[in-house]
Amino acid sequence: MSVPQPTENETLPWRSQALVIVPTYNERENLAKLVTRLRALPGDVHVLVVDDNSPDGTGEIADDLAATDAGVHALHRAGKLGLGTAYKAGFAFGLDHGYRYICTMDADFSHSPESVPALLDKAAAGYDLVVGSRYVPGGDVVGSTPPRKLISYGANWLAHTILNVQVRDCTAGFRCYRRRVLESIDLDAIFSSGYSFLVEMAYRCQQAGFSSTEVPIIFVNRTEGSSKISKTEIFKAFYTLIRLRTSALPWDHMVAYYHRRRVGQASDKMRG
Ligand SMILES: Nc1nc2c(ncn2[C@@H]2O[C@H](COP(=O)(O)OP(=O)(O)OP(=O)(O)O)[C@@H](O)[C@H]2O)c(=O)[nH]1
Ligand SMILES: [Mg+2]
Repeated sequence: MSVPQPTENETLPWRSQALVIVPTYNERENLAKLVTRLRALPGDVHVLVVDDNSPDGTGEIADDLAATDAGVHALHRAGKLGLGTAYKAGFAFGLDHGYRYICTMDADFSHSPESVPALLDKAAAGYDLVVGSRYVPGGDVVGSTPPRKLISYGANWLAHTILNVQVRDCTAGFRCYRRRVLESIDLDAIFSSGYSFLVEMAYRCQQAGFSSTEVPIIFVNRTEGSSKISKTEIFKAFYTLIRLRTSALPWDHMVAYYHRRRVGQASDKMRG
């Protein structure tokens, strides 16, 4: 007697319920290839490109892709407003459009599109946050330079020791969030606008009691296009760690006081 095989619908509980947010800034060499590979995955995974008016025309490529495929969407912002706020705009879109599993990944093929189903499987199994991780057994980094490795290790080490974040690779942008995470975390309260958004989100998920797990991935350093991470971003990331650790300090009042003083000094100068 033959055993009934599960249908594809049963094997993919996330079918037609998953969105992958791809923030882009000058990724024209990568975007079309990436979207094609994401759309070739089983389970009708949808894609949202959040482009910050890339000077190289990435936004137009996103529009062309969206025009020919109802599973691809493009969101345009006026200028380079940062990775963290790009994620937030993408989350709002994902929630508004009813997706149950909302993933994020880089456009530069550091994250393999073919690893997305592994993240979705874990989320569908009940994990609230799933991270595609370089730093769990089976994960690895290919082609990175020693300074980049040091920054990544340093940021993770600090996040583990200062904030006690449990996720091993908490600077990874390859993630899947269950809808309820994004519904319940106050995204407007997130302080980071850039790369440190990732550490802050991992921290806030943990603080809110959400479960997390990591799926090993091989992170391949970008071969096309150029890096957008700047020294300022690295500095801001370390500042974010300290700010989160010392959130009891009245940071907002201190910043407001500083601004008031500067405005006061400027008007004194004008009067004087
Ligand atoms: N919308 C938007 N996307 C951004 C911004 N900054 C970076 N990105 C995108 O975010 C993703 C991660 O940026 P990367 O430059 O690859 O950062 P990284 O992986 O740390 O650095 P490299 O791989 O060395 O380039 C890429 O898809 C970028 O195009 C931004 O300000 N706005
Ligand atoms: Mg990259």
